[in-house]
Amino acid sequence: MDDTIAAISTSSGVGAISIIRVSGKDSIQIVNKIFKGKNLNNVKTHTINYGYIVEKEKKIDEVLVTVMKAPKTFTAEDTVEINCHGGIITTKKILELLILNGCRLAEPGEFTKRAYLNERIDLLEAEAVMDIINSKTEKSLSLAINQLSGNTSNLINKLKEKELKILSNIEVNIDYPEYEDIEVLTNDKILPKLEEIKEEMKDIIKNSEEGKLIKEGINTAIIGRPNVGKSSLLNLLLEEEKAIVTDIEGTTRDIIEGKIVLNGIILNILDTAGIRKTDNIVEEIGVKKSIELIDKSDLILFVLNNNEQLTEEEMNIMEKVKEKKYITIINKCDLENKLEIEKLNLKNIIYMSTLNKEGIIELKNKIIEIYDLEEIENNDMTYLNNARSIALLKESLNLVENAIKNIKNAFPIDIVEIDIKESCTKLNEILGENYNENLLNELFSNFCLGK
Ligand SMILES: Nc1nc2c(ncn2[C@@H]2O[C@H](COP(=O)(O)OP(=O)(O)OP(=O)(O)O)[C@@H](O)[C@H]2O)c(=O)[nH]1
Ligand SMILES: [Mg+2]
Repeated sequence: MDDTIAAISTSSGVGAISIIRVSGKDSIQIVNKIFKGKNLNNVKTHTINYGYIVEKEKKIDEVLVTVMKAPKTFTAEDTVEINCHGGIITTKKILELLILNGCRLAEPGEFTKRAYLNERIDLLEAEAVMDIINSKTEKSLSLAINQLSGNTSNLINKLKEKELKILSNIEVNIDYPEYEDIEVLTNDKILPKLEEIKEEMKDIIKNSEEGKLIKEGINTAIIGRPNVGKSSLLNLLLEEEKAIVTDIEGTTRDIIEGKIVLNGIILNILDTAGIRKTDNIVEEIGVKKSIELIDKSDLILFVLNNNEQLTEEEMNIMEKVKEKKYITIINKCDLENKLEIEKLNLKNIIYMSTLNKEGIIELKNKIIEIYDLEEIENNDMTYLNNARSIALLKESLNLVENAIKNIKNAFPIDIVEIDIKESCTKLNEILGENYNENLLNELFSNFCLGK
């Protein structure tokens, strides 16, 4: 971290303004070498300075240069931001000059990584920076901002403090064994505390499902036999003619995607090939994909035709669908009823006619009901929401459960202590303390350049 890094922080392409960001101990001095205006080495911190970027004596661009001295900066290092006119050529030229004068091109996410390594933010907060950039709905943005402001970290910190208290209690007992009945006393004391931690962890893990929902949306697959109206349903939901609809069985071959927002949550909707036995190679591949998608999706919209009797094929699909969250859609209700619905033993039935655009409100309300989306509206948006932290918390919970089991089996206290210590280490990892170097690099490499 001794070197000074630079990158273009605005998106590439033509814009009114581009920002080039420089961070590191030599940043002010390096920018000053190519700046014509005030001497930047002498300006106050957090000031904006007007001037020109020059190559030798030649003016490259008219700029505003923001000088921010450590530690009150994003990276906690001396930082300079150059606001220039937004052309691609000028922006790249300025970056090139910075590199010629001693900067190194930043890696993706390196500014945020420095903020983390300089302990200005923890790992959860660093991940939130990326979530803010990638947010697709207002809800996922609030979730990320909440995480950046440290609320999610507080959840973990509180658990950690509780475990540390127990650990110090154990240490005292181990260090002063002269007291009688010390083992029993300790176990009685720490068991309820561990139980409390366990319940809190379980709650956080349960709520993280909601966090994942807000961040990633609901992957929804429209599944059914050919010609039941799956593509018609997709088009109705998207309010556009995205998928081809014909009365020929096997019209859809590839998966067709669309997105809608429901109560602030994204629904990623996938229309699939109708499932049936077929000799057509292309269609067969489509059918295989549809079946695989049942497993991969969060929610299945299982479409049946009101005008036809149930087929054996549908019975088979039904068994698979029943293992998932699903909604049964009886389509073509404008036609005569031939489907024996009572025999189906399926839940969440919605009657529709996609042709007449009927039943769509009922369907949306059902999804809102199943996912409790009205409720999400009122929650405080403090969730763990990425796979990394959720997995670590689950490991941490396992260790607490193990400690509880060992206490109940009257194991020596120093054995119990090992699990609690280990559980605490996992919590530390969530916050990014003692985090493995390779994993860190992997994590930050998913960031944008210049962030
Ligand atoms: N009467 C009536 N016809 C419908 C309804 N929904 C769809 N159809 C018709 O049913 C036929 C098949 O519709 P699609 O939406 O292409 O069906 P699909 O399930 O996507 O079919 P595949 O792609 O072949 O699997 C078309 O002729 C539609 O116009 C409905 O509610 N009522
Ligand atoms: Mg189709």
